[in-house]
Amino acid sequence: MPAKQRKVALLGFRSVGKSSLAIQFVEGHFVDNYDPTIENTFVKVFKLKGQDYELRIVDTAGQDEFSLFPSHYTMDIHGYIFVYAITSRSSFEIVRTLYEKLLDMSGKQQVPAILVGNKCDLLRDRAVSIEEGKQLADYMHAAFFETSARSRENVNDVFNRIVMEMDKSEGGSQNKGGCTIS
Ligand SMILES: Nc1nc2c(ncn2[C@@H]2O[C@H](COP(=O)(O)OP(=O)(O)O)[C@@H](O)[C@H]2O)c(=O)[nH]1
Ligand SMILES: [Mg+2]
Repeated sequence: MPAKQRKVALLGFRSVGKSSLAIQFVEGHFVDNYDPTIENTFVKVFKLKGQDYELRIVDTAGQDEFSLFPSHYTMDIHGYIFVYAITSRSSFEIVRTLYEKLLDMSGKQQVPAILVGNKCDLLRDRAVSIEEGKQLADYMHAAFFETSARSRENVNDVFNRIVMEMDKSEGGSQNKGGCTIS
């Protein structure tokens, strides 16, 4: 079976750990000072449940509540990972705004998405509770994970899950003989 090509974007406030998550997943190490202004695409080929995937990860330079949502984020992207830091209230609060902007731009009611509360190794500085994270994820129809790009906790799970979600949504829009399969 050929590798399935998938593309996911990492969205969220600056400094929440988007690049660190991408690099930890793709290269297996933690970087402490990655240039925050770079927008980069990482590629990883891996196997999940017997299927090969070639996953492109668009690591955006970050957004805030005033950002105009670049329209290219809605084209050619199959799923989204929204990242905040559990140590930053403001990074959590802008996720909802970003999510709503994305739906507006894409004209969809739902997109394959995951909500990630990163930096869960910094428990003493926690500013967002797990409960609040779960509530926002429910609102977004998204799975919820707390991660640490530093300790690698749950990092693989996030990317594996978004791949599964993208597959599900692809199946949902499939048409066979006029009947939609979901
Ligand atoms: N303690 C801790 N620091 C992190 C974690 N993820 C990222 N950082 C640090 O947070 C800062 C911003 O990370 P970066 O990946 O550049 O954030 P981005 O702007 O969202 O891409 C850097 O100093 C990282 O080393 C994490 O899970 N735990
Ligand atoms: Mg970055």
